[in-house]
Amino acid sequence: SHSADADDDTTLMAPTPQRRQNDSATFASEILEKLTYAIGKNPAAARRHDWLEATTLAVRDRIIDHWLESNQKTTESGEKRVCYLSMEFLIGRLLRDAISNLGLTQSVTEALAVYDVELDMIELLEPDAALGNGGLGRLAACFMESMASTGVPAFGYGIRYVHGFFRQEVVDGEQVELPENWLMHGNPWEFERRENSYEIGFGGKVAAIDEPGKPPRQIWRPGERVLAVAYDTPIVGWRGNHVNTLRLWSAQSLDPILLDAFNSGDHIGALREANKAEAITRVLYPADSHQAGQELRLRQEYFFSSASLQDIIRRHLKAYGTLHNLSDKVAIQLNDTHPAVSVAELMRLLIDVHGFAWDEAWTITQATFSYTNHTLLPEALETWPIHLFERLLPRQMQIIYAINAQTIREATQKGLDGGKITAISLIDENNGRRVRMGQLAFVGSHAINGVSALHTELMKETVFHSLHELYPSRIQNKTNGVTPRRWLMQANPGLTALVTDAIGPAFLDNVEKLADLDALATDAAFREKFMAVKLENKQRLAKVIEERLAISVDPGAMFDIQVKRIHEYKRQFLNIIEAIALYDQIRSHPERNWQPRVKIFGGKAAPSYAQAKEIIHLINDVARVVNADPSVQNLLKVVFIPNYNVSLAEIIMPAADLSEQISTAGLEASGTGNMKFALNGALTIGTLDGANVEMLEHLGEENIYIFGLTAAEVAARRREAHSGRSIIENSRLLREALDSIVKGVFSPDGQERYASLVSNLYNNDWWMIAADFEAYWQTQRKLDDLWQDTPSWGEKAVRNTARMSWFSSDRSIREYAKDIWRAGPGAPAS
Ligand code: AZC
Repeated sequence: SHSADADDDTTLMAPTPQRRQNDSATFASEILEKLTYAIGKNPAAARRHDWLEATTLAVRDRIIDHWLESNQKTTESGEKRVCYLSMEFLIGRLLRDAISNLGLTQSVTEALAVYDVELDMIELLEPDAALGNGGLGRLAACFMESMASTGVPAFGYGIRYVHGFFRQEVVDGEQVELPENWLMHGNPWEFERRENSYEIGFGGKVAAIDEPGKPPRQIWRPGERVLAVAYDTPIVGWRGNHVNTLRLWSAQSLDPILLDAFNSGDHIGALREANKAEAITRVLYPADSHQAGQELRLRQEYFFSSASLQDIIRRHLKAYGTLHNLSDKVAIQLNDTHPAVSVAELMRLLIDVHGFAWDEAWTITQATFSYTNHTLLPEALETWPIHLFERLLPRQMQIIYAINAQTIREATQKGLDGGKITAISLIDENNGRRVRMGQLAFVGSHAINGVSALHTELMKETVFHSLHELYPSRIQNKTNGVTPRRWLMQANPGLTALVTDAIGPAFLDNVEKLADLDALATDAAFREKFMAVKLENKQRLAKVIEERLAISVDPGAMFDIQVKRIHEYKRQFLNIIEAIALYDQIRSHPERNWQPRVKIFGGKAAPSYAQAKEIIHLINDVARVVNADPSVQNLLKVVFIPNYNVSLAEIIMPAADLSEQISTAGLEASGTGNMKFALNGALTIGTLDGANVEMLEHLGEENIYIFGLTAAEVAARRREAHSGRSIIENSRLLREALDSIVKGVFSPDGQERYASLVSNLYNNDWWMIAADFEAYWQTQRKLDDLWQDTPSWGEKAVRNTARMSWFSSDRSIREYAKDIWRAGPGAPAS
């Protein structure tokens, strides 16, 4: 009784997908049909949301045709599949992406026009799927799109959070967090797959079973169980050639209601179990770059890891009847350590459930897993207290001890000494005994990668120093990338049209062709058109700023933008201090040739991160004072755009003249916003950090503005117990800027507000803000000079777009496919 579904495991032929016509008349009638029969309205009664839903459903039908085909092809060919396990997928909206990748933009636009509906208007009603925090989650979304576009058969596995990343408002200059509710109007992209549900256990006991004639076994009898239910979203690649599945798990109770309790009058208690189960997938933790640490977080991690592995195993057994060849058919990528418990869970499933001996289970596990590290920040490295781990996952804890013993044996045999053994150990003995998830992910994987060349080298030198010595061939680099479909073609249709006109459409399929633009960088007519597109994009952003904040900014001014999570290491503080110094200088020396700038900020602070919230407050305080001061006229404006998210990024990236990538060197693993800005023709001011280093190599040093201490210099100063005091005392600009903050120039209602933020610079300057200030200031002034020289600025802007193609996530994915997964087009037959 198998009809073809969009899962892969059907062995029957899918019905030949309908080859629908893609003209606007066909679309117009299909949209009308959806409106009538799926939504139950006629055009006269339809609201804009109804049109959005009808359009989405009509477009979705096209995707389903390709989806069924893709799955059937992969199943029949027995190709290896990639399973990308990620706690976060920061997707944003999907309608424009789908329409554009299917080449339907014109037909759909015209079809809707028949009903007097504008696609540009209704697409804004689609909620932003914000199932992630920042770079790590957005990378997973770019990778999903690129795997579909490059034809790598893949499943994304994650969590279907009911509430995604919080909505940020700014009230009296301060961040306020509000719940996000993306599922409020339902989600037309997803398919609930009740048939793909798995039981996930927690707690309970492990029993040893000794049956005569059989080796002794361990059996886990969990104390609680919840159900993981799959929700699938198709992810369509460029030109619709391949469609993959994003499978997100939702937690449900096995007993939706305790009827006995209900009937005896305990109406709340009757729902307690259901509430507890559903809590697992209720909200995304908003902590970026520091570990959450609560029990619910560990439950989330295990929940989605176990569900994904059970699903992978079920599919594999159905196709092959054995798990011996699992690693030939499946590559599982662990996106950071959030799914690292998978290493222990796969061992448990292989040994306890499927009867494998330890050694073979271990071979399969290592051959199947690989792990990506996204940060070296110590506060972000996940560790779990042993007692918590043991209580929640007793059998997995036993397995971790056994893996640890085996690893330490190996290290000892290779002659590693005590200190190195301590560093390798999966158990941290120094902080009240904790399980180290990074070590677990590392030893359970055949490949470990960093996300930029610099970050990968630092991984070898720092967190994984001893593990790297033990397994010297395991760490490799895979520099991040961004999808050019969303971040150039969809976000910047003006530039896409101009480039198509100038060098032809080949770059749409092969982004490396963008290099042909390089020759046009010295062509004055082309440059002018390029900058005219930039101006239009700036006008679009200026309109958003005017509408949301009632601040009017001049699109002719330099748009100097820093958008990303707010974190001390990303140094929004350095940027705003520079703005203050500039404000002082403009007022003291009005006769100088200042260039008009709009400093734009956006980004969310983790709700519990006090310093980050103070920085947001300071930016807003400075904005209020500067923007109201007639003495700076239009030379300086400061803007904080609330609720930075994927959809806003699509407006912001194309509108930047200058991109701020100014992290303390050695701390930004890669960055991906840096790539989006430069691809859209912004110049970068940045440190030698993360992927900035490789951008410098590709762009050439005349096309990027690098300043400040290197990673090695930062590390050296930190060893020397550097402080900012003498630097500040010797820099009049910096001292005066800090004095004005402390004196309450920007916070007349709260004199003490920023005292500790500033005194940290004097006493310690951990993030090298004082140390890098002067170099940053000088580089900004060079950019002022360049801004006056319109042809030179334009030439560099064009060269940025022309030379960024290597930073496409298609390139990243091809490298993972070849070096780590051995999957995808061109992979050896398995
Ligand atoms: C980020 C890194 O901070 C950023 O530099 C990188 O570009 C991105 O991952 C993608 O690799 N890290 C995170 O978002 N979060 C954590 C926990 O590292």
